[in-house]
Amino acid sequence: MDRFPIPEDPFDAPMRLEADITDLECVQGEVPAHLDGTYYRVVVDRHYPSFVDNDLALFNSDGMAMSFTFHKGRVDFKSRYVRTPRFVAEEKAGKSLFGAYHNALTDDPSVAGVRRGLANTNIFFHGGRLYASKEDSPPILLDPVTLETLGEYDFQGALTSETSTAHPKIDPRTGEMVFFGYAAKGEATPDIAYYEADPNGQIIHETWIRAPYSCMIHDFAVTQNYVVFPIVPLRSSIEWLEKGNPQFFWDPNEDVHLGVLPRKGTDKDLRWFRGSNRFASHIMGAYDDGRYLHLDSPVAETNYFPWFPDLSGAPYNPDRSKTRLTRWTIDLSGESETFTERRLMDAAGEFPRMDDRQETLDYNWGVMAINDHPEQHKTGGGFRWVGAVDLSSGRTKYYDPGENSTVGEPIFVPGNDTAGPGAGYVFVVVARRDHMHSELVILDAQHIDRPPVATLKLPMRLKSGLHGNWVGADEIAGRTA
Ligand code: V55
Ligand code: FE
Repeated sequence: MDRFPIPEDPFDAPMRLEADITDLECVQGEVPAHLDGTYYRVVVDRHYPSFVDNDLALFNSDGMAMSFTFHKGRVDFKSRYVRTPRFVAEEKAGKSLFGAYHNALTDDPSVAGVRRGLANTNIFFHGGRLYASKEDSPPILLDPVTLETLGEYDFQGALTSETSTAHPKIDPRTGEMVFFGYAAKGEATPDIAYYEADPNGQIIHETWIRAPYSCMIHDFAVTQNYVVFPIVPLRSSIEWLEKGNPQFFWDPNEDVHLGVLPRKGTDKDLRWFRGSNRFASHIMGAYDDGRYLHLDSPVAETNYFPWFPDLSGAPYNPDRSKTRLTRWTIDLSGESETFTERRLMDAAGEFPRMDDRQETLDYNWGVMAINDHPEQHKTGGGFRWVGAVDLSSGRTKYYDPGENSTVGEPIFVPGNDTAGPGAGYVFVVVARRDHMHSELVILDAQHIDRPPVATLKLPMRLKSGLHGNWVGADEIAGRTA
């Protein structure tokens, strides 16, 4: 099968830079002096060039952890590679030893059995530990101050899955971390391991379920009473891999299945709800009122990832693959085995986030990176705006970074400890593509259409990132690892 050509973008060439910069330059506005904490973020950044033709560099590159530390109006920057077992083995050899994304059959024989994880997708803090994670492996712990790698973490032996999601959810009421691993018994297996960890990070609940088919389960939804596993037909199989294909393929004939499990439930409590063929990946938020369970996600009519081929041979469809924020609602009281769908935003975008203090709860404010604006047009691909939506009215405000600029994942940072839901800031890293440098832009979360609160200029470009999170200084001070 022909591979989708992955374009090379000079802005996203590997940086291979482990930097320490004190006092980033504030080129506009003023950094709120009371902000005390760190914005952690991770990007994909290849240490050695791949030996795979047309490799999927965006997913199959080393994790580079970054931190922006705020204290009394001053901001320091740091970046460090995550020293995964894979990174260490390759550094010793001075070259790449691992082959194609998710395909150990293509690795150098010298690394057989070495974990393939890259810790390149998310960086999050729970129970006093800073985790860097990718969904195909257990997480890696980092020192929250120096970003030094502390090592792979298996929850003191309690992680029985081969894998662990990059998108755990932290319940703000209980402090529990709710997470899972898919392909939990190995590549392309339909097994899902579900865990809840107590506020100290100790696993206190585990159950195993099976998906109707094996697929990428990049994210999931957690409410006060339930967890939902979205099974979307970005499928995988061992036979497909053995043919030398990319890990996942799009099946245009397969339904979406939502697996609903009560929190701390077991496989016997699992219920499945079906919907039409759709693409969905990240969850903005989810909540339930006992009867109805709502989950919000940017949903497309078909496959969003051009590099994973369509099983029917159909070419990538840029229109039908646009992801628009959509609410899926499940009625848990009835006999229905389906769910309903309602569009929440006109703009198309991805990287949905909310005020994480509302995780699992009813919420009204969300933010996304936008690539298709309902009224404006820009040339050039990628995310060209940030959109913040009020879900009670559907009204969306936009931040426009200007020409030849793209944005990464916008995150929410609370204004202070007592600020109401959605009151605070949006942090977003902006790529100034004409000038080959990046900026960290701080917006007022309720007024992202107004001039930024502050703009911090980096003296170099930062590669497009995946995910990140704000962690308060008090939490970091309570570190246990
Ligand atoms: C994503 C990113 C990954 C991955 C799987 O949707 C999915 C994003 C950076 O790696 O392995
Ligand atoms: Fe993600």
